[in-house]
Amino acid sequence: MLDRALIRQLYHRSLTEIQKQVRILSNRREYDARRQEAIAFVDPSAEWQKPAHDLRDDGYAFLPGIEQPHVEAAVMACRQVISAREATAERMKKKFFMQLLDDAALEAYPDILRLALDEKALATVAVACGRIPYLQNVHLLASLPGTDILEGSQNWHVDRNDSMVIKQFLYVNDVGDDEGPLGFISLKDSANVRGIVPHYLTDEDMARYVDPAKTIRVKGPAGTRTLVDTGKCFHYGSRVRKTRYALIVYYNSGFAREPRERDWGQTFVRDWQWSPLQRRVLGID
Ligand SMILES: O=C(O)CCC(=O)C(=O)O
Ligand SMILES: [Fe+2]
Repeated sequence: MLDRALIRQLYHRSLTEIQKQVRILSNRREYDARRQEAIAFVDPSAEWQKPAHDLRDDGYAFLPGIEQPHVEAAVMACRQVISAREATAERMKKKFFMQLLDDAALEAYPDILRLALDEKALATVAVACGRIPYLQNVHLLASLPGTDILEGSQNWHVDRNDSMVIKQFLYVNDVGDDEGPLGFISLKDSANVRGIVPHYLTDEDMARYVDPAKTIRVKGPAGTRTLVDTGKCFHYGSRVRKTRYALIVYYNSGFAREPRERDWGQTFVRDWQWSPLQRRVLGID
């Protein structure tokens, strides 16, 4: 089992662990501050306590969907971005997925960032993780039908580049078996994947650790919204037969192995109206 590829991954993984620790140590003050500040959000009567506890204890939580005006607005905005991008989309059908959002689209359709920075979702993440998250990025992903061979994140994996990785998935179209639903297993089941495993695992690999029947496959109408601890819960997605469009909001600690992907304070985002929590999540305070 210890083949060369696995040894390389293991080496890379250990290096990643050290790099994460170094980033934390060299930003100790802010790292600790983000933990302290999360305490301010612990209000046991608040409505997001239930999803926060689900996310903390089980590794996932479902959030209110299309019936919420801000969710509907975000879905509509994503659809407009998609139709504006369709021409480009046609040309790029080589990979199994494609990222459709750029800064111009984020600026033109403010409902997308507003959903990414939905206060209740942020508070849920802050309480579950015990720290104020950082908005690493927002992607509008078109997952495209291709070959039957599974690539990359279509296989089981955990996202390893930060000590904290939480993603909010918002489906922009209805997702059934054909649209490659996100699949994952709970925190407890993920802990059963023991020992040294490769970064990507096949269904057969996973079946040795966890009963496949325990896979939670998120199917649902447009507007279906899920928070998943993708850093700790094994997951896969985009095994599509028909195109799936999903907004994927990526929160992390702000102190991942690599530098922050975005410097939101250097963009138009700086001039919008945000709450103190949202500003912290954007890293502009
Ligand atoms: O395509 C998907 O649904 C999953 C993508 C994924 O692995 C991720 O966003 O971390
Ligand atoms: Fe992932």
